[in-house]
Amino acid sequence: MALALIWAEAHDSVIGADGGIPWHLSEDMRHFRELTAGSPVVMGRRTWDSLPERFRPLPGRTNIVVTRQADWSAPGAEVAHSVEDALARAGAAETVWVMGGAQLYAAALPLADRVEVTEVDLDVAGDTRAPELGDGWTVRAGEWLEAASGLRYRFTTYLR
Ligand code: NAP
Ligand code: VY7
Repeated sequence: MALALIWAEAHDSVIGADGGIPWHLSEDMRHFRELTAGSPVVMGRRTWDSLPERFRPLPGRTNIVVTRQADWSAPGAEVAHSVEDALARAGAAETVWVMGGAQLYAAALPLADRVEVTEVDLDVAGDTRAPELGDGWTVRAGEWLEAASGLRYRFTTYLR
């Protein structure tokens, strides 16, 4: 099993603000959906809460939500109480995707062999940041692209 992390970040590693993502980039949502299609996704309880109800659970994927609350449950969510527990629930999947937020990325990064980052060329205030990856990664940065909205972004892959 490969463990992959996936996020989109603006300048200064901002990934979240006020419980949501402080920009709208359909091209990134499509990228996220295509990469995670058919695979289990693991997320922190706050990221589950951040999804609009009509998208919970994310369709076509086993949704595993990590919480410390012994009595937490939600329709369509499989509950786990640690990253290791989440991976055990994911079973024999080829790739398991950790889709946020910052707390889950920090907990899963030591176990990850792949990180897919969408870099968004945007200065925006936030309260949640992506972790620093540190050394030892092979980096493949895509070309800068321009969204229909005018926002510039690129897809960067880190492998180790
Ligand atoms: P989070 O990581 O989504 O969830 C945190 C919660 O997960 C904790 O409160 C706890 O749940 C549970 N948890 C965390 N570590 C745990 C552990 N080791 N064992 C058991 N449970 C654990 O929250 P966050 O860091 O605040 O991130 C949320 C923000 O990130 C939002 O703004 C969201 O929109 C944003 N986000 C951005 C992206 C992006 O790509 N830009 C992607 C995802 C999320 P309980 O409190 O229930 O115990
Ligand atoms: C999370 C949503 C949030 C708000 C509204 C709709 C990268 C992203 C994430 C997480 C972007 C989200 C959605 C988008 C995905 C759709 C369902 C609706 C689907 C991440 N690179 N980008 N994120 N949805 N972890 N990594 O937008 O979701 O996949 O079916």
